[in-house]
Amino acid sequence: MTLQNKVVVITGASAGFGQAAALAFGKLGARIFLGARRIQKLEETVRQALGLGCPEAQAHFLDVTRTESVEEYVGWLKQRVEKVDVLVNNAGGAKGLEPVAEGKDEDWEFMLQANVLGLLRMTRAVLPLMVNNPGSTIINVGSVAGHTAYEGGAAYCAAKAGEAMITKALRLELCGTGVRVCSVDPGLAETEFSLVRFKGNAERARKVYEGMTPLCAEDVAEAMVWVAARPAHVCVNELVITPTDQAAIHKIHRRKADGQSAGSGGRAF
Ligand code: 8X3
Repeated sequence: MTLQNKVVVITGASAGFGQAAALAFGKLGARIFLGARRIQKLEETVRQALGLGCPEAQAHFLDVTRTESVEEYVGWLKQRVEKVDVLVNNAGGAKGLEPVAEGKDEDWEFMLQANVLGLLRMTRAVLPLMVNNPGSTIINVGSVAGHTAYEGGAAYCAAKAGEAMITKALRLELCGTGVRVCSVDPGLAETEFSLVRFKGNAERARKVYEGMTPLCAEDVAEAMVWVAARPAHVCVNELVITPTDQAAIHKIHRRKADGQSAGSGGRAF
């Protein structure tokens, strides 16, 4: 279906997948409504989208970890639109890579608040604008981490496995309404993800993608656009996208600086 003039709401739209999705949907003529905590970055994304021919782009502060913020955001949204065609639940992320024995409460709380409760809150608040709109689409950003656990990833993997289960439960609950629910699950993607996980340690973040070709935000945004543009009777349940260099969560092919293969190994970060 065409995305022209469709209303697309994107959380975590100030960077990474969310920002790339804003530009990808905007470029195809969708009306985009963005939310995130970093309002200046959101406004920059709005400007870029309008420059690409997006017919309408607006942004408002949103912190999905707080119910009041979600409600305030959706109140703002309801003053501007009568229905929502696409909801991209992208806000989330990882903090820390410590084993459980050394885990920090604030990191666990952030990951579960943002990836799990934030997704629930946002969906609950936006659903009334979608259920009378057959063919509308909820796209939840999952991860390969929701399919397979890795060392140091307990809380993040649990959060993304939670996202996968919420996606499945929602699809059951919404069967018959015409609302489609999809999980887009990327593997290693070079965005701010690792910088946030490692709390600003750029060298450590860089090493995650060293010697391999990761996904970029645009790869994932393209998949979101494809999912939303399927005919109304087609629901893409789950889309797992990894870099070609990543065959599994623990099998990543890396090359040395001279281009020679360094072999395939574990995550090593
Ligand atoms: C991010 C992918 O493998 O770093 O969701 O957890 S991974």
